[in-house]
Amino acid sequence: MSEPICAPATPLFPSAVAVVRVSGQNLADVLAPFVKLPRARVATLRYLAWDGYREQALVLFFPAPASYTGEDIVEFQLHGNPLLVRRFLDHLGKLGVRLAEPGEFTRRALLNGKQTLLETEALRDLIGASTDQQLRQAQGRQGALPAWISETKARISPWMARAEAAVDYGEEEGIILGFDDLKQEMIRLHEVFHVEQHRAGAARWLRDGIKLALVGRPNAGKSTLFNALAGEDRAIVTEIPGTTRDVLEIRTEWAGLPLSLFDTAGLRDTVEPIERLGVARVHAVLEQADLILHLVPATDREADAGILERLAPFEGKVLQVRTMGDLPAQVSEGPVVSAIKGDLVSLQEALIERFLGDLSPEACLGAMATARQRELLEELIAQQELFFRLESGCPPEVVASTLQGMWGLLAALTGEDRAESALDQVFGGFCLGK
Ligand SMILES: Nc1nc2c(ncn2[C@@H]2O[C@H](COP(=O)(O)OP(=O)(O)OP(=O)(O)O)[C@@H](O)[C@H]2O)c(=O)[nH]1
Ligand SMILES: [Mg+2]
Repeated sequence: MSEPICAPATPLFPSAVAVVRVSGQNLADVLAPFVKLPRARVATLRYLAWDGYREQALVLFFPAPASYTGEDIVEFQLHGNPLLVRRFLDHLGKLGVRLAEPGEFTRRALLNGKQTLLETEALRDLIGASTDQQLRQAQGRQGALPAWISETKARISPWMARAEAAVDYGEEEGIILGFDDLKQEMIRLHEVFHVEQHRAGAARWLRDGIKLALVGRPNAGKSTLFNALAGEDRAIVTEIPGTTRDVLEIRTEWAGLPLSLFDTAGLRDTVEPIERLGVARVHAVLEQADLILHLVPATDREADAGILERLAPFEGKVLQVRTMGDLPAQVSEGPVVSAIKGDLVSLQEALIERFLGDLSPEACLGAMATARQRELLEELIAQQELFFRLESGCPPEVVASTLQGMWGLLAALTGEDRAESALDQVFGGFCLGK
């Protein structure tokens, strides 16, 4: 754990500056043969020499415990040459400073109590964010513990103490649990958990993105809508049916939603070999889509029966959308759009309703968005339900253990329980040097 580690904190590309970080205990001693550490937190120029290389580096020293990891940290700002950085890391290796595993700096920060697991996950999301919304959501999950977690802990801890006292001394000292008051408290918390679960359900889509498949008969306007949503001219559009052959994918942010859009070949029975291959590929897209937009031109009386049959197994995640709303319409139930006119309001409303429900992206800030967090929130609610099955006269042991179960799940959520399996799950997605 306390072995000194190092890693490039910036990508290995030619650039103005490359940053290498070292973390460990007593770095002044470890690095003594190489560099004299400057005063704490004062950027200082040092001339470094090793194995025939010479480099001027800006050196920063953050002594423990006031550092990112809670250990000593030394940061070297070198010229941004990848080869130079490698040679520099090799030399640190000779001084006994090994290369860090991905996420190892952050793992140390966590184990030294510098951050909670929730902040660690938010940090991972911040680094990986590719849309404005994802960036805001990740930022919204940094900093102090979410209020509802601190509040829950504050509310249940006196009850835990009381239940345990009732177990230990109840008989002799006449300590009574006060079950009915506890129940009122639990009802209040139940509300809070449900609000959080609701927010988590929406925040999940903002974090993970939404896979949207555009399917329909040839010439239904799939590629035109694809381009309109993507905000760029990616797919070829012609009036010839069967224009799109392959599956096209693009990631974009539309109406505040992070979308992965899939344009597909128009579905029809065809003998044309390339088009047949294209149609065959649509199935895989249907399987992985979060929502399938079945596009039917507003000018069609009804949707193609063969396509409806093909989409039947995916019921529940199919939304029929009428395209070409600028043309004289036969019917107009469900969302109607005109990609050519840029009129996509009804689709926007339908998507927001489906994925965010009554919540705005802002209302999802700070919500439990990762799969790990959502699962624990579910478990917390299930654990609380155990309490609601208890009756007023039940033994205090049972109440104490139910409350402890809830407490344990909160600790798992914030990472205070230090469960290695959760840490591995979280750090699996980290990059080197963080
Ligand atoms: N008036 C009108 N025409 C549209 C609209 N959307 C698409 N079209 C026209 O419909 C034709 C087919 O459009 P595409 O977007 O290529 O249709 P597609 O579903 O991708 O067709 P395939 O790739 O062949 O399956 C083109 O001539 C488009 O200009 C629309 O909203 N209004
Ligand atoms: Mg097309």
